[in-house]
Amino acid sequence: MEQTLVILKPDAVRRGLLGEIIARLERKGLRIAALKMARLGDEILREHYAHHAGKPFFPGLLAFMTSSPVVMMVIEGLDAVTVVRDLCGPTNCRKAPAGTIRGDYGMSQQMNLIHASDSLATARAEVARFFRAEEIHAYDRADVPVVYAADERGH
Ligand code: FUP
Repeated sequence: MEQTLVILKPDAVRRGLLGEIIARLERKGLRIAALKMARLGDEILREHYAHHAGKPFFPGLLAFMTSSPVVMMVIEGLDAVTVVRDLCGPTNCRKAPAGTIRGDYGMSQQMNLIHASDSLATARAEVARFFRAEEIHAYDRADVPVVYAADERGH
């Protein structure tokens, strides 16, 4: 099963949307392998958003991401990277389709509630960036036999 990194951003925390967003991930059938709240520092955010360094919105993005604690999760499931990205919707909440997290809850391109890794390679790097191995837990959801067919479970 794939693992992907999710960050519930300061807007999700400060708007009281953590429960609703986490519930969507759980109801989909995804497994929460790790979960914690922390205030991120500039250093880890500069690493996480290195591909945006130098862009006009970068200082504002750092200020936003450090404006309150965030909730970080490792989410696991079959094809979890793509499945979670699709649940989030496109970056700009105003263009995100209804039914997606960003489409249903947001109005901003920057304050877009949730981060999710965009590829398997990125997911591996991001999980390692934000979580120590002992913070990631192995357990089975009780509903696995009715979430996945038998031949899907080993993947
Ligand atoms: P995503 O993969 O959907 O998280 O989007 P990006 O990696 O393109 O952007 C990362 C974050 O930068 C977004 F979540 C919000 C922020 N951003 C802006 O604030 N302004 C922009 O024009 C583009 C991105």
